[in-house]
Amino acid sequence: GDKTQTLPDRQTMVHLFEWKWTDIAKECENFLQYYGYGAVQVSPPMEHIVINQNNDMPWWVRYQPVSYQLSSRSGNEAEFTDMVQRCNKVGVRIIVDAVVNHMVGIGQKKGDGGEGSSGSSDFDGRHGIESFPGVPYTKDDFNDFRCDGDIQGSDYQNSAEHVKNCRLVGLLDLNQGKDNVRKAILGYLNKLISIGVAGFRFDAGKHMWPADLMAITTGMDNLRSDIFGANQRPFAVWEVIDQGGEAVKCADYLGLGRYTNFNYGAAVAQVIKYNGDWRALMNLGPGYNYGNEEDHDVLNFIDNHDNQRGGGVVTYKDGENYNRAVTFMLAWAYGYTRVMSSFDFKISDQGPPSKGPPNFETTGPTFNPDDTCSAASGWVCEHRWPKIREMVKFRSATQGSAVAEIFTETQRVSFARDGKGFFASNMQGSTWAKFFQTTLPVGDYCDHYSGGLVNNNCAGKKFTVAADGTSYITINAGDIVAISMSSKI
Ligand code: LAG
Ligand code: CA
Repeated sequence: GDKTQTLPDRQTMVHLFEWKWTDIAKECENFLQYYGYGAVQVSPPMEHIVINQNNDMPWWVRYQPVSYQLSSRSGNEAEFTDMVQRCNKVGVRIIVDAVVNHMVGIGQKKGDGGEGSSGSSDFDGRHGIESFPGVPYTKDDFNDFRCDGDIQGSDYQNSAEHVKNCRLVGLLDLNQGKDNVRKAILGYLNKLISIGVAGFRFDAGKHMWPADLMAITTGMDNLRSDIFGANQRPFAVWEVIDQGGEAVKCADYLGLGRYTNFNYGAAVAQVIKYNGDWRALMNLGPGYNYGNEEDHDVLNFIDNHDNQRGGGVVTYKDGENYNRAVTFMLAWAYGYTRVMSSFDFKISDQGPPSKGPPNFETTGPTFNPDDTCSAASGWVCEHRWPKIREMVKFRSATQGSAVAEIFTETQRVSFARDGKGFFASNMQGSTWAKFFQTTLPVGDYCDHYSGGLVNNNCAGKKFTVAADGTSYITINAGDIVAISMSSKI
């Protein structure tokens, strides 16, 4: 379904990429609940291949399933269950990254060349053998009979058949049209639902047939009624990259939940990274460029774990521009928003911070006195950056209120979230100062962007709103101001 299944005023998801279950449980309790984060997208929890590549274990081993047992680099089943319970208890939902399009890359076999599995299951992915006893899957469960080769670059324009039935970068492609494959996938999803997860990010959604996906997901159990209430359906977001001109379209997935709107981060990058016109962002919503569907159809984000590694989008490596991009997204009323939270990487394949060989046990984040993550721990934790975490509060406070009072000049935009918040961005080279209509009730408000409300006082700037909703606001060159009901003194 497209319903987020978060608490009503917590409409931001954070992707805690490669975090361990024990660390996520603590993060829900110690941090996320206080800033209005509603859900965590976690790395794939199933058993996966393990590889030693130049004395590191790449992050992408998580996208090569060996079985659906809950034993991964992030932790075991007991730790996963404990995390789900503890996060739910403080009102933070868990969204599982479900990798069900494929298994390991062709040609790999447990025990060969140092390849192993994160649990105890055996596997043999050699061509024509294709055996995964931990599920179990046999060679007849794969699409080799339809397409015995890799997806080619030109297939993306020309052939939905190839995109869905051939191998994605050599990954053994499952046939979701088969009954036993559907049952195995469904068993995995229902097990996670019984533990208490709220839904799924379906990996490689583009590479599976919507009709098969419909058959599988209609079989999902309702969410646990003791946590979510009666008759609630699992949230689903489908990983579909469709930026126009492709054989597979995001619109093909609309009946199945939401899709990952890559056009959103691209549009924001166009303005913020490549010096486009900020006024263009005032149209970002349904119908803006190709692929921007209705509010309830989209999961919007600035970057994800794939395109932060070279997708021309704004990422943590862009510093203040990243603050601006995420801040705009969280202020603007469109879609369900996801904040990326990364570990620092120098090369694309680099795995998360770890103790190194032979087990590459992940080492968790440590924290600075200002609640950001220590750079020395290797974790970037964009979700804890002061400006970003404050804007999550803004989004919580403005949930459900429409954009109003749009006022723009070249590279200057301002808008209200009717009755609940006000945002202004000044990317001109000179100060912007004037009376703005904020739509807010009379009172004093702290600017989220420069520090927010701390112990009933402003850590940064303070603005006074008059009885008629107006406020004289000064925005420095290159700065942003955001005030909301959650930053009212
Ligand atoms: C996704 N979304 O649809 C993930 O977001 C993306 O991160 C996954 O690719 C992809 N689909 C498949 O789940 C990642 C890496 C790939 C990696 C793959 C499997 O971006 O680079 O491929 O996970 O681990 C790796 C090697 C390839 C090799 C392949 C098979 O990089 O060279 O051909 O494994 O052995
Ligand atoms: Ca496929």
